[in-house]
Amino acid sequence: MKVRFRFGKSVSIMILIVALLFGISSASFATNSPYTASVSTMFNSNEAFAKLEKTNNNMGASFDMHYISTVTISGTIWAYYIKLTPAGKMGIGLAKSTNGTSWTDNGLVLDVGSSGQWDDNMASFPGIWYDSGTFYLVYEGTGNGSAGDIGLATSTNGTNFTRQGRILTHNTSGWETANIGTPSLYKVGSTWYLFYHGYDWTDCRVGVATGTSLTSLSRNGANPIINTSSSGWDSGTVGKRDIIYENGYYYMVYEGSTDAPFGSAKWSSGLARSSNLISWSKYSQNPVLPQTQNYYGNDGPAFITVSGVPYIYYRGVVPGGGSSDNHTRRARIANELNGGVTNSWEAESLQHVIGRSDADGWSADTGLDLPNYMQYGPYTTVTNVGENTAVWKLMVDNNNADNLGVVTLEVVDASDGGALLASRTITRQQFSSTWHYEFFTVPFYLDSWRSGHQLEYRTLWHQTSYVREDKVGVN
Ligand SMILES: [Ca+2]
Ligand SMILES: [Ca+2]
Repeated sequence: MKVRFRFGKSVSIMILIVALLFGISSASFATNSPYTASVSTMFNSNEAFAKLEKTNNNMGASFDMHYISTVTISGTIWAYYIKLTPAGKMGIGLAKSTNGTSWTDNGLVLDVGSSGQWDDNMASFPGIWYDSGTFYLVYEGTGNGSAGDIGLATSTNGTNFTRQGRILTHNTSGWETANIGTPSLYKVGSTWYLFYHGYDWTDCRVGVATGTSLTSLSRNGANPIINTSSSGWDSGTVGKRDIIYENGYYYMVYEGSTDAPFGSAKWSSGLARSSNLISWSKYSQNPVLPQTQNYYGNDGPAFITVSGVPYIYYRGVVPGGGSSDNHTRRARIANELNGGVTNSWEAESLQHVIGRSDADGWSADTGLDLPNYMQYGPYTTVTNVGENTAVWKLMVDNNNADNLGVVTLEVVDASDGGALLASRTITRQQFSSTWHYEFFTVPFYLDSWRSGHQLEYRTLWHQTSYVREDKVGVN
């Protein structure tokens, strides 16, 4: 079914008058930024996107800082991370920063358990919480009699931790039959939420256990509360996560992977939202970071707000590398007025097979055009090797008539016979509202041998909806 809702300017003005008469906010008719760049505006209305930071992209490399879990106390960020012990086991280290980019290593703060203990082989994958002068550090342990369970250590200074024992042991059947781990903490009032992954020899999924005491937790009956997808970027893993609260919702950033074997899967991170910490909905534009090229990386994500600017921190990978070199990178929650994109092109100034100039952009109309490229080009040769994110700024006139694909956004190497590097089809209901510009991203990876090639960011239009494009960019 083709839907045609193409209002002329006079009709739009009439609607605006009617809206004003009925007391509807005229803000909903805004067609342009400025928008607030926050996790909630990104998730709820596509008014922001994850902009990969190209500087400060090797944080903590000298001491292998990765997989961080953080608390910010009086302006200092305390980042607990996976650190090798003197014996070459996986323990937990601590690094600190006051600006979010320069990190000072404080060394190992949790070694593996003493010989014979349940965590004598590994005590790592930290999850930190700070409350009323106490640091609560949960971790994944393996060792004598444990294939993967969750322990707790506490501290009053954040450096010297006292083990409190194993607080959750994996089940011997079901979704967590192989092991549990990668724990994280959240606390609302007096109730603790211990999130963790469960592995069943096939997929990793997320569950939660709650209680008023961390040493007496009850598993939620709905576990696993976040499942893997049947296919796609998080079909093998829904794993390590971090949670923030904004305006009535909890937002989670979590790592995901394609199906096992995990060492050669594609890894990335995405978002989910919940009103109660139990029932979660995934973001329609997941993953928000580029997928790796069949190795670990872009995983272990954490939210950190630095001087009011929200970021997603994550494990970085070397462009073109075959494995992670264990450092930390970050992506800013950005939009045009908050971080912007490195390069952008006005849609009306690029090439087109169909459509026409329309206000501040270029549009295609179901009654006037046939399916084809409403925008192609710009044949740019300055794209960074490695990970990038292309960003389109688009609007539709109707966002609920159906949920058909309205456009397919394509990253194309024109110097390689038009090879498609990445693409994403945007459906009508992915738009949060009408006559409202929203950002849609296509994360992609540029191999070093493609350096200097002419790249295109194309908009393939499907004749299912009026679509207007303001611009396309890349960062
Ligand atoms: Ca699977
Ligand atoms: Ca424009």
